[in-house]
Amino acid sequence: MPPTTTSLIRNPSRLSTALLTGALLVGGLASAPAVAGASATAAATTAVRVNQVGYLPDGPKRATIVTTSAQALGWQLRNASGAVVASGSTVARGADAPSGQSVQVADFSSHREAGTGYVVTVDGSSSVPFDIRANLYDTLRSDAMAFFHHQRSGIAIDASLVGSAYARPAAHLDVAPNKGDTSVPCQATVCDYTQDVRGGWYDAGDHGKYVVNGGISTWLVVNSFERADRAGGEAALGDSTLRVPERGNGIPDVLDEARWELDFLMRMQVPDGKPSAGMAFHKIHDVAWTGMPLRPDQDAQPRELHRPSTAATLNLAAAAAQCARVFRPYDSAYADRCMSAARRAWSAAKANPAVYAPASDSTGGGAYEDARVTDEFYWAASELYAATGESAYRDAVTSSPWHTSADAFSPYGFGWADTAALGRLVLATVPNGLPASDLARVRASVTAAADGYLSRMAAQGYAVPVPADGYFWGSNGEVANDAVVMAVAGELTGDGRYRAGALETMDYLLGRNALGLSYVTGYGETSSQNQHHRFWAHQLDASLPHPPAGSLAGGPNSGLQDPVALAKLTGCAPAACYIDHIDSYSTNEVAVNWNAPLAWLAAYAAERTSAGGEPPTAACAVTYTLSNVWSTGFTANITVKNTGPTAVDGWQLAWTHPAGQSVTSSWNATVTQSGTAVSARNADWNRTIAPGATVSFGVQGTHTGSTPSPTAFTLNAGTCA
Ligand code: 9MR
Ligand code: 9MR
Repeated sequence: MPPTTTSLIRNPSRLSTALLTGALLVGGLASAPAVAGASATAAATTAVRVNQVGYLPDGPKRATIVTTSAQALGWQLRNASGAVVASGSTVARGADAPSGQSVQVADFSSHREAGTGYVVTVDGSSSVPFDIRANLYDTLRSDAMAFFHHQRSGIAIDASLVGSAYARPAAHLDVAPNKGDTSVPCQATVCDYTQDVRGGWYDAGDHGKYVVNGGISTWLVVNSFERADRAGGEAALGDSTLRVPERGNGIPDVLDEARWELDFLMRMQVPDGKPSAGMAFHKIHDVAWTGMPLRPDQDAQPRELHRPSTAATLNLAAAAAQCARVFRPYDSAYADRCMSAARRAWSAAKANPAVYAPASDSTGGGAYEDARVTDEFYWAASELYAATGESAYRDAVTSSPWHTSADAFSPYGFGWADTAALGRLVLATVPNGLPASDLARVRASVTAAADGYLSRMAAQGYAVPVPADGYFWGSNGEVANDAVVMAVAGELTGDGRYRAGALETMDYLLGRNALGLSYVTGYGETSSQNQHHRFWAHQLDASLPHPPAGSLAGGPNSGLQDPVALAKLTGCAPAACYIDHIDSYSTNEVAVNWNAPLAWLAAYAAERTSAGGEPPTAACAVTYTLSNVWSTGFTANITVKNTGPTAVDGWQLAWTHPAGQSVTSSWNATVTQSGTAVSARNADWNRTIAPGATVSFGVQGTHTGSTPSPTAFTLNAGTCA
């Protein structure tokens, strides 16, 4: 039976009642003390909320202003020397349910000039200073990915790679006081042998290692490389781009990082000859919850393997099949090993299709419970089909109810328990033998999902892709996962609106949100720094570090599922149910499945190739035709042809009017004149110019006696013929 929308929402924390009635602020701009000018020490939580890191020159640039004013307000964008470089009017949005605030939006996207120290000012209140620059996300690309190296189990984290504050001894290699992970017994009745399950990544702030969450996280890390590879930007994730011990081994560092976890996932597979052979143990963690803080090498709890589950087995099958495909050019022996683990896992899941991890199994580690695994079957089948082309896997794809279900992309995004969307992303992007019409339908489902996120963003004051009742445990991961879908839709269609949507989610994560706070450690004037973590526990022990830069907090969770959240956040509007306190694990933990889409997105946003980031230098031809001239005025039609090999996505055509002409109105483009310099910007509907295609627009203006036609035009950065 096709799954229903409600059956998708099985994560109990997602069912918690959303608190939609946060009090609206009263009396004008709500803010910390208003900050004048471009002071670099501006209080971060001002009424003017921006991406505190900044904006890409060619990306969307919007700020959200908290105010009770019902009237649109004027905004000014000032550069570092305080000069107004752009200005306009906000759009009043009124009450914004998720944040419980009354807000307005300022859009300064058309300002593309790079610089530092920009400030947006509205009605006397100023944003924190921010940059506009193309290399904005270069450091986050590596920091967000470095998170995984920091989380490695079974290897010393070396000061030469991470600095002394983050260095620590190898842990969970059976060196006292550790009691794992090289020979770990099962829970009573689960098995009568021990297994070497060393390595992998710690899941989060705890020292558990979970195959369910490990599979999707590994998949996203490897997928970030695949996406970059398709876009021609893989070099940025290649060998010697990350501070990992495997630097310089000839294999892309992102894949080295993924391999650390893949090796662990394969060690979790039940050996041949044992009951449930080929399945994966659901998880391995401490017998009892450990206290805080606790460096992993100091953990003295015994460790146990928990019963295999179908969901874990299919996570292994999917991640290992992807491994077989992606590692093939670099290490074919490893690719073979992954392929055989994937096939064994698939067969074992088919033989044991309904072994569910229970929600009750949460002593000493998280449950990662999942009693609906048809979606995991679909995801794994899609990967196995993409890896092998074999008809048995194709049939498993096409006969899955998820292949045609309208619910594969849930409004709550994909996640560790909801993996059908991953199957669609694989089929939509990896060449496979599905019939063209079926493939078109799969791809259309990706763009339809992205359209849903875009329209939700457009309806919200803070442009968040999740619904008002979607702020559950790990909502920031959900936001980032939605952005991944939008980015893929952009890749499939070339439609720049999707890239804009994906980039705008970064604005949310980095400060344009209900709390005016960046959820990424070390990025932005005010960022999360006390995430729940047993080693990065500075808040509990000043000798320990804060989480390293690039660590994403779980984010607002209206479920209030920890004592600090309950004590401090009762009554919060959903998007404001967050506290940067180390004990608030339900709003402020870190986790591999949240940093994975952040790293994916950072790599995407940092990319500057013709397929991805900066607009390529345009090749163009322009005809300027005076259609009517009278004693004091004129009209002109302008046609721009893209003579280059790649689509122009978003354009700005510039020329000069040297003889005293002045533009008074325009159609099919937004035209502004400053002195003699004229600039025409695309409308939303004509922003893309395919190779060989043309767009036309027109202007009307005044002149002082004659109106010679301009002869020199530039399109984006390129000079037109
Ligand atoms: O530290 C644990 C965190 O990683 C989990 O996400 C969370 C929910 O399973 O549980 C945390 O551990 C807490 C435990 O559940 C209850 N006692 C306090 C623990 C944190 O100090
Ligand atoms: O991300 C998980 C979230 O969806 C669940 O609601 C929550 C409670 O079961 O557990 C979260 O995962 C935690 C895991 O159980 C233990 N390690 C830390 C994870 C992040 O908080």
